[in-house]
Amino acid sequence: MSTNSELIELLRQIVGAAHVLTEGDLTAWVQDWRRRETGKALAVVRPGSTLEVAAVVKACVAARVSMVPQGGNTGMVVGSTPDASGTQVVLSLTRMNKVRTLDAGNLTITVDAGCVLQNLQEACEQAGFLFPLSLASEGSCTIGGNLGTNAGGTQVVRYGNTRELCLGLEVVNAQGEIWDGLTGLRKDNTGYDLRHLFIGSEGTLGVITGATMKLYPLPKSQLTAFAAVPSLESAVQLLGLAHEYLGSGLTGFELMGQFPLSLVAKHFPQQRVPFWQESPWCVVLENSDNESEEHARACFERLLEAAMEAGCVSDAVVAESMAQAHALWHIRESIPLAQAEEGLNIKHDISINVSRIPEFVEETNALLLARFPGARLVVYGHLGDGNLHYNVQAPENEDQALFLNEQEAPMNALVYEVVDRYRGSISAEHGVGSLKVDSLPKHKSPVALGMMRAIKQGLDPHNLMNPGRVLKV
Ligand code: FAD
Ligand code: 2HG
Ligand code: ZN
Repeated sequence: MSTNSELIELLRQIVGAAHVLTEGDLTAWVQDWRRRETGKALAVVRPGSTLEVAAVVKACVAARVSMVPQGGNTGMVVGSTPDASGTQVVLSLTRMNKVRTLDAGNLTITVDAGCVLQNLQEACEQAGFLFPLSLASEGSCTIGGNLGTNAGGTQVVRYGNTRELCLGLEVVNAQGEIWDGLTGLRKDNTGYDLRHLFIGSEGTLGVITGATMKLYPLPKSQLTAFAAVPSLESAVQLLGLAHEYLGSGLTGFELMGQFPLSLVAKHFPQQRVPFWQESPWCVVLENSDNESEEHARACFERLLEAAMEAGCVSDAVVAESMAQAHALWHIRESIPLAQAEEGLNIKHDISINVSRIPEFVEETNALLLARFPGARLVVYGHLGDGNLHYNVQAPENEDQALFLNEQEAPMNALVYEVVDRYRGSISAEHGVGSLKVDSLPKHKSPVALGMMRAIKQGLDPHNLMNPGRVLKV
């Protein structure tokens, strides 16, 4: 077994000295996006190829040094940064950022895991295809991180989570072996589907180094509407109508409460936020049409007329141009940033069956405000797929750090108890990381946890892949 300095020397030989960082300002790699934790790394290693990743993993395993795979470091649950021990290697994939091949006939693209999501979207668009995964962090997050977390985002109602968009993976396992599972097959029943094990495993089973993803035809027309809805029940009713009138054209359905919209208006005054002053809830809807803009507009108009007649929309605007559509989407996408500007906050990334969301919110609001008077509820999210960001901002003028310190655990317990009663999930799309690792056993069946532990022990017997995340073993 080598000493730390021998390991660092070996890592320098593998990836080149310039790509092993041990000193200077490493904040970008050791602090999470929400600034919840700042860790310490033995080294940040930036391999440039799958072979280099494999050699790095082998060297770390031989030295019994644990590794934290990292992409864009935009994760929400403190899963991609090292702990405070100074003994972990951050394995950053961002140098591996190439598009490998695009197979137009097979409707697939194969890319390096460190490819930034927006670059992947743009490469597809330039080739005349749509890659539909869409998150506000797309300018920095990587496809490896999206797969590692099974990211959701704003198009899940039509295209599913990242998992549904992936056909094949290349992985360096916890022994440093390369598994080439980069097929573009849509059918392959040759035993356990390893791809699905690695997707959503948050770097705890191996390092994703490449992926084959599905492509779709570019829609002929995309229209965006911003609607004021009088209640959550109305929002759910509108979703039903949108499914009925738009069918598979419905590609986005996002909910925003009045308070989160007020935060956007407050912190980004250059953005014009419609309806927020007079409506308790607003919705952004998107219609992607494969016929024509006229057809898209006619469908949208019929939907909005029916919704107004049913009383579930009180007012609405339909974007007249792409610039207007981007501006409307930008309002929704700015909510996490506006929340960060407002100060520290508690996030609950939960999912509930869509039909029960109004009841859930009413019940949880009442319980939470009775116990934590003054707490400011920031409720918004991907209503189309049942995923709410049921977030909480500290009361105004209160010491935010103290609030977080003292109230986060009891508040999580309260919210998650209701989520359990509704048979929901305590992590819909952000994952578990280290923030929810202690909560998970209280909300997942012991049988499921036992099987997860067996998989972890089988694939990573020395517990060197992102230890302490997802599961404590
Ligand atoms: P990182 O943060 O670097 O890593 C995330 C996890 O994946 C870690 O556990 C890490 O170890 C693991 N990992 C990273 N790369 C690899 C790899 N190559 N192999 C194996 N494991 C790996 N998330 C959503 O789901 N939906 C949203 O709508 C959404 N919106 C966001 C908006 C903003 C403004 C921000 C800041 C974040 C948002 N996120 C959202 C969270 C985040 O962007 C996603 O979780 C994203 O998928 C993380 O990608 P990343 O490359 O930044 O991964
Ligand atoms: C979003 O949907 C992201 O905007 C972030 O998932 C959610 O900040 C959050 O809670
Ligand atoms: Zn989200």
